[in-house]
Amino acid sequence: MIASIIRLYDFPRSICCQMARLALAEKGVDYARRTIDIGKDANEQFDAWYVELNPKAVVPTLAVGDEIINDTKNIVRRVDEGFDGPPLTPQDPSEREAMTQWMNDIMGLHYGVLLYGSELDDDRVCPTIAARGVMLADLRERQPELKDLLDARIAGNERFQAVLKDPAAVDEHLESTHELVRRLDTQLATSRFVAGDTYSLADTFATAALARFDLHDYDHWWSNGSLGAVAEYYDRVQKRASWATAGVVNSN
Ligand SMILES: N[C@@H](CCC(=O)N[C@@H](CS)C(=O)NCC(=O)O)C(=O)O
Repeated sequence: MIASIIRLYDFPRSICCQMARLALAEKGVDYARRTIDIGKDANEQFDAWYVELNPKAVVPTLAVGDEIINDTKNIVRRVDEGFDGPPLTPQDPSEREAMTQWMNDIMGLHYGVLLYGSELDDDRVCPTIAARGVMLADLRERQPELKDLLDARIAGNERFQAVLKDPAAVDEHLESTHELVRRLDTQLATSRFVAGDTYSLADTFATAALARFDLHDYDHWWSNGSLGAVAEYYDRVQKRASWATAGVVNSN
């Protein structure tokens, strides 16, 4: 039997792609990578051929032969279920439920606020987000076939700018993020990993998220001695082979 070609369409610094790459690394899957440059000068995610693969025009996308999988949660589950290697889903039903809950909670955070909250001008406008609005409007003119997708993106971009304009909304998102890290600490004080004593898909999410908080200088949440279990865990996941193999980014 000819083995299916496995290809991850991804972008090195994307947090979702880091989650997918961690799952692939932990399972020991051999795969090819195709970079989709989502940077502001390339916007390759909107290229027609890629939108055919991923109708939401986001990374990552996983291809296993002819099967195309979108959305990080689906991708990591497909990787866990479809390949040899250590199981990344706990046997115990309550741990499995906890894993799903942590993945939802970690994915539900507003990562853009962490990145752009410190890049506001005197009117609390983020120039990068404003420029993105112009780029999206321009793309909508040039690619009318993507009208619905781009209308949704433009609306999302405007909602994001409105959040950034509102200091209370920014604080609320930061507090939710900090609260999740405190909850992780409570959990990790009683179990070695996020959903129990074995590494699971929830750890691929937590690792990439902690790296992202670190990248944006929120590591003081746990490096000042207050959240010791998270500090110890973060140190430990960085020593796993998957951290380097997956190219997790925590510094500029
Ligand atoms: N729910 C999607 C979200 C993916 C997502 O937002 N990816 C970001 C990078 S982390 C992206 O492709 N951004 C490009 C853009 O927004 O245009 C998933 O989990 O796959």
